[in-house]
Amino acid sequence: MKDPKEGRIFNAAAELLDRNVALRGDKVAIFCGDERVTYKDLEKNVNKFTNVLKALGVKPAERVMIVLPDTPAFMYAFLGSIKFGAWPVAVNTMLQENDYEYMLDNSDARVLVTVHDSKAARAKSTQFCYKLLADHGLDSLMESASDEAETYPSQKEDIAFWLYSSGSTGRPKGVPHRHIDMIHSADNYGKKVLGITESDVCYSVSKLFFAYGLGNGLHIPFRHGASVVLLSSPPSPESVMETVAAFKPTIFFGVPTQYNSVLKRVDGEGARAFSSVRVCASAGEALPPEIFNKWKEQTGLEILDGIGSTEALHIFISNTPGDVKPGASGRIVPGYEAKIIDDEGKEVKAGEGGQLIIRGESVTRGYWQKPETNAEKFTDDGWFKTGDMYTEENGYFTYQGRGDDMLKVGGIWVSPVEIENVLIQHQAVNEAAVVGHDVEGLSKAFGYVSLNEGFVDRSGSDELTSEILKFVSDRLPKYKWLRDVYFVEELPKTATGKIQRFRLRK
Ligand code: 3UK
Repeated sequence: MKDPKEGRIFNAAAELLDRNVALRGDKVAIFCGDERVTYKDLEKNVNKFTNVLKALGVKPAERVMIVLPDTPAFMYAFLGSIKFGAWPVAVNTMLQENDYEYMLDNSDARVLVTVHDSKAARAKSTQFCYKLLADHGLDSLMESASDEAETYPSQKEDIAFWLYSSGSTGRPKGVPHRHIDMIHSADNYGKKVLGITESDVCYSVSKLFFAYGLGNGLHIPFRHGASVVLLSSPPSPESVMETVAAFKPTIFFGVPTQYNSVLKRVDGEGARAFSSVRVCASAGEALPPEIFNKWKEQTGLEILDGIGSTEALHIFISNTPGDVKPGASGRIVPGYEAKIIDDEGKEVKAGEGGQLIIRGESVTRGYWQKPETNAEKFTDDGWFKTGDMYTEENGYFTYQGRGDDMLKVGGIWVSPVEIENVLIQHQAVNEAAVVGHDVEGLSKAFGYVSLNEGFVDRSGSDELTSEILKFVSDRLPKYKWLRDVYFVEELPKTATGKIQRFRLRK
């Protein structure tokens, strides 16, 4: 860490809170169920969390892992850690114990903040780690803590927090972000694309632990003095519609799968619940034009598709109100640069396909302790290789698929390798491959298996199909479940024996 006296102090938590407390302290910052948290109360609770860390002897730059539902406690822990100079690590609440154990070790977390009945609470870490349960203990520690705290004198370029991102092979990678990254996203995508003001109320179906949800529900609204609605339970189409009807958000954020499942429930009547909404945004996976059109017919609203990533923190190419091209990801967001390159790294001609690479202030400087991957994915002059295939014409970028075998299902990364590794543990399965197939314009995971001798006569049977599907669903979180499994005599392979998933995609 640099000497704090070298440059101007810049702490993202203070940036997001101080001005709001001064200008609109009594305004509600967070709506969550029956709870209302004003900006003043938000700051007090953030300070209390800061003091809890201090009392535990936590040091700046130590990691505080957060595995919490979308609740005010998430905000207190996240912003409280940043204000203290510690690095919050926001993690998916839907993972398995062994995933948390990996991440606790990989991040060398000093503190874990979760709830008593989570899988994270049961995870064991090899190094010393305090466990704070938001629903059992943390509340009383916070109650007795002082509600005043100093701001850690960080600078713009210092690390402020981490997220994790999954890859096609191996474990998830830590993605450190800096204090300036949140502000950069909020001032560019938030202001220049969404046109957010303090009169907006944001509701994101995507949860805070995703980079998309974090921007939608935390730094974008708070940077601009807006309010946010949190739904602590997993989103069902019904609970999403109830939330919209009850809290009347003006900006609605979802992923394509969620728009699609809401569409299946709404008729003209239900669509009126969205009358408070002025902007709808979508990200995580490409928005099929059919969903865009149906949504517009039903609600009268256009959905702004935009592509973002955990590495970039938020959206860097997007459609904008008044400039929407259905089926395209839109134009470059101010504050970012994009190029499409061929396999040699040369820029392609207009209209030709290639890999999308991007640059911008909110892009991470590299994964935590992954020098080889960093050398592959990041250039010295700040470009990040997204792994996405794109074309560009007249400034509009259109998604053409992934350059690797990774799947986006419901806007969430799914690694085929992880599901394949479960499939091959089934006694009947010899080899397995998992690929994405199009269902209503959206990618869903399907398995292909060849069977071991002695099981071949059960190939294609309904019993074995359901047995294998259940085998997967018993071992993985729901978003990684297979839609179906197909039986083949042999999987397509390269001369060197590598399974060719791309041949199964067709
Ligand atoms: C894919 C898209 C087509 C693409 C994210 C908004 O999704 C987010 O982050 P992740 O790290 O995944 C990044 C990858 O997802 N993708 C995202 N959006 C689109 N593909 N059209 C889209 N509109 O493969 C990308 O590389 O989970 C989204 C904001 C913040 C985010 N982190």
